[in-house]
Amino acid sequence: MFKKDHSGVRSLKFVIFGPAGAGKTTLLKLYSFIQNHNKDGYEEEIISINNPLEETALFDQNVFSIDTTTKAPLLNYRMFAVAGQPRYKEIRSIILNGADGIILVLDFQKQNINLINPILDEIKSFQEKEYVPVIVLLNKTDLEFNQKVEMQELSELLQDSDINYLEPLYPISCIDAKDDMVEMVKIEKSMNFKKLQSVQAILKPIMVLTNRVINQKTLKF
Ligand SMILES: Nc1nc2c(ncn2[C@@H]2O[C@H](COP(=O)(O)OP(=O)(O)OP(=O)(O)O)[C@@H](O)[C@H]2O)c(=O)[nH]1
Ligand SMILES: [Mg+2]
Repeated sequence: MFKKDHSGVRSLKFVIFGPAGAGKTTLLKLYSFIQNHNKDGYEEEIISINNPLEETALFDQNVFSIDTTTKAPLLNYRMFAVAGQPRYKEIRSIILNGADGIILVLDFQKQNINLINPILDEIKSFQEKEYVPVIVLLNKTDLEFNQKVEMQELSELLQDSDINYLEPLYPISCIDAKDDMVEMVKIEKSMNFKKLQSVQAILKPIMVLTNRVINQKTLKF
């Protein structure tokens, strides 16, 4: 069943999940930037509860709609980004409740790989209770990123974890997307962000996940 918001528009809850520092908050801000820029000016504000180190301590949240494919109806996204530090595990499991889809953000850099396994375990135990589709984004590809090697390594890690996730993995760079958008506004005075490849890269997985969730919900009727 779809939940509806106060104005009767159907809404989906998507949770941006992943280890500390992977770029979850940054990604949510970008989605907000794309949305709000369509209205009036630069705005990437989201609701965030941080600790004094400026790491997410509870969650970040925003509600927005992104034009979905022509086939899909207008939807509002209730988007949450969890706190990725190990000590916030309990809070993460609360935020996951009622999720329609999970956007798993990973940082491919070697020193961060050992942070990923506990996060995958959390997703696995959630999926054991209820099946929720997961889409995987590999962030920070502006850094030295060897697509073939890093994707292969992370694919193996994901397969070993036994979580259910949608193939393929999506390489993204939040930093590139933001820079491109800011430059477009400054130079072209345009907000046609969807033209930008870096922005397409961060929107595509939402569309894929949305279609999967809609198909799943429709099949249940
Ligand atoms: N180079 C690079 N850095 C990025 C990118 N995305 C995010 N970062 C940086 O990574 C750091 C952590 O980003 P956050 O968005 O706070 O990470 P998070 O996943 O929300 O972390 P927690 O809230 O602690 O779980 C920040 O310094 C970001 O600027 C990217 O695409 N490329
Ligand atoms: Mg955060």
